[in-house]
Amino acid sequence: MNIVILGPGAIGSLWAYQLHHSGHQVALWGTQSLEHWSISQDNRPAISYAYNQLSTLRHADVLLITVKAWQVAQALPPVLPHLAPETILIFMHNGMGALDSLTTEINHHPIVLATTTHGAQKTSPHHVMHTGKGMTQLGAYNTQGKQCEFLTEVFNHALPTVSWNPEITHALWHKLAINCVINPLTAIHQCNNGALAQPQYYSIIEQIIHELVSVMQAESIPCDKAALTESIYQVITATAKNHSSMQQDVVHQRQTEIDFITGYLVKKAQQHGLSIPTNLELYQHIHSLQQRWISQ
Ligand code: KPL
Repeated sequence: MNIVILGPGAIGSLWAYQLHHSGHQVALWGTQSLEHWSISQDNRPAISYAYNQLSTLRHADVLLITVKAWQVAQALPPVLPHLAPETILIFMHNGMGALDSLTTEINHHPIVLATTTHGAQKTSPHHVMHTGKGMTQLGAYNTQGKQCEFLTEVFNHALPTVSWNPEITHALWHKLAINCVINPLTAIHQCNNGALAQPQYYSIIEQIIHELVSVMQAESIPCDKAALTESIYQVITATAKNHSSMQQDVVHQRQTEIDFITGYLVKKAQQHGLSIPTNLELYQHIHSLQQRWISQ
């Protein structure tokens, strides 16, 4: 297949490398003024990819969008006019709600949403490390997207395991819940994920989850509080030594994904007339941190 990756950050570079090795014609699209970009993964040799070449967009069977949620609305519109209407769009990022402002512009394409638990880290602009084996779930966003289940095999061959989830929104909410707990707390307290298993965090984590469950229930997302709590603590333990993406964004004074993580939860709570004070406070706290370096 002809696959273009929009946003070759850590996860985008990992998929670019793996999909190339699985026999696909992979090209990249990013913000540099270059025609080629090379990527090496772990201790394997570098691959050179076509970069920002319009012909690759015109012939793309799939556009895999791996920019962060807050970058989607800026990064996608310039490439849309160059795509064929049948090009499949796959969105893979933390958080929810990034497509809401774009639906009318993109809805004629088959659209697939993805969530992954693979760990990837860029050690330089041209080198990516696969830091943790995970799994990926795909599912349809619109009616045409429902015809794209065959992608499961394509992606599973490149980087297992990949499964098709007919209720992808449930999986996205589950990942959102994990991010609502781990990301703001680790960013505010500047700690690794594992630190959140300490007793001093029990009560705030319990409150965050309590509020999450109320919003998920209002959204008709099946969720059991005990099971959700257990799976959040499992991620805290499994990624104990890692620093969350938001912790790293705050350290490097970059824009965070808060609007599409806790911000999405706050928006949904408001729509249902629910009060979620703990999450609202975390949302405002991260915003005030961001404000410090934006106003510098
Ligand atoms: O998705 C993550 C992130 O850092 O954004 C978790 C699961 C919290 C792992 O660090």
